Amino acid sequence: MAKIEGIYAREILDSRGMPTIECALWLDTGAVVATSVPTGTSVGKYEALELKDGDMDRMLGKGVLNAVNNVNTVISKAIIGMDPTEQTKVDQILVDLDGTENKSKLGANAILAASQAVLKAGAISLNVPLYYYVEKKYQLTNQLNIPSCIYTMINGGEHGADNLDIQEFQMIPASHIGFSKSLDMAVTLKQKIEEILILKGATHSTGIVGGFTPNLYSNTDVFEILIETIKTSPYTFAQDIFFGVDVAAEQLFSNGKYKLRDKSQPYSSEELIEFYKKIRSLYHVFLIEDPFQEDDLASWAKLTADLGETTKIVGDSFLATNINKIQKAIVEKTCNTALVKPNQTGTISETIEVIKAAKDAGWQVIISHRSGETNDDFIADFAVGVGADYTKFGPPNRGERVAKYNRLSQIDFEIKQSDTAVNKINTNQTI
Ligand code: 2PG
Ligand code: MG
Repeated sequence: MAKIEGIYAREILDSRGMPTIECALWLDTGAVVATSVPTGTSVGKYEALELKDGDMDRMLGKGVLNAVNNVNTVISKAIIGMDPTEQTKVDQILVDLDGTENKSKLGANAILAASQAVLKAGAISLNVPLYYYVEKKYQLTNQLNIPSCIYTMINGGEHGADNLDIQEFQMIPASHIGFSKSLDMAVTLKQKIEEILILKGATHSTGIVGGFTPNLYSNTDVFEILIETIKTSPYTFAQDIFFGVDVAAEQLFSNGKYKLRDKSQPYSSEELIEFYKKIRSLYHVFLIEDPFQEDDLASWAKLTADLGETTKIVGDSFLATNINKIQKAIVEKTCNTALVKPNQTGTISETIEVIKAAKDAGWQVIISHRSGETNDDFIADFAVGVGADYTKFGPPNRGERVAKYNRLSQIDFEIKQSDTAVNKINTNQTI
């Protein structure tokens, strides 16, 4: 049985050039793992707290040196000597050390860095790939599969360039399409979208997760452009490929209404429900994430009742990967799909608990990146290991997003080839 010999964190920059935490952990066997935690831009109000220094003389107050110090002192002291496969025990210690509802004492960033490092170390101590370790340890699925991919091709809102209100316009290949074909479609369509945007003179750049940020009059114009793009490709709209949106509506909400440029006056909740019904039927938008702000419960319930049969109503900021929130949402039927981000809660064990609750309720699960990412591909292994239905890792663009797709591709290869290491693992080994 291996033991944790040391853990050391430091401040690094994420894909937006903002501070986050990288953490190395080593075992008495000599094995070393490294991991880093992502950060969000459109952060929901019920998420666990990412501890920032607030020192305005440094990195605009966004430094994470205090959180780093928490890993290197109090966390390190508490977990050195422990068996890295005892994830539940380690996570409980981290939760107890913090002692707050929202991880505001040590910081969810500090806690997750340690929790994630321990998970990676557990896998390495048993000499198995991380995705395999997660699958066997938590048994949330009985088959290793690559989840279907949600590709965010166009960005607006907080991720865009002040041109569109909806944060993400997603292209989603049909679920029966295997991973490599789906990636081929995404790469092809991304190039074609760019050609069409150039042709139309819709000046564009890319947003913070790598999707295009075109200048268009309205949000619904995006669907027209995406449909036009698909027509120039070998694929058939609403057969091979569908649409989804992450509205991140909490960012559009003020004075009881939602502001979208598709209408001159802000939308009431009822009007917004009608808008969603319209895009559902006109543009085959079968996934709607964060359609309302977190506390607009009646609207969440109404939309789920009206469209939930055929549409994924996804809770991101709404559920905040929080067990109490998801249990309540299951009972109240306020959505039907869980978007899961480990850093919204802070430990791997709590994240697993949320995924389990979602699956037990018959919901689908999307494992998601954050807008501020690093090159760590941890989340790809995690998504496969927990048997997620979908991943949301952005478009196949920019190093930190592509790292996740390249890892999925490697896992896809490993699980399909009978002569790769993962298929030669002694299955009697206890995990
Ligand atoms: C989201 C995410 C990721 P952020 O809203 O789903 O795309 O954005 O990390 O900024 O919360
Ligand atoms: Mg979201």
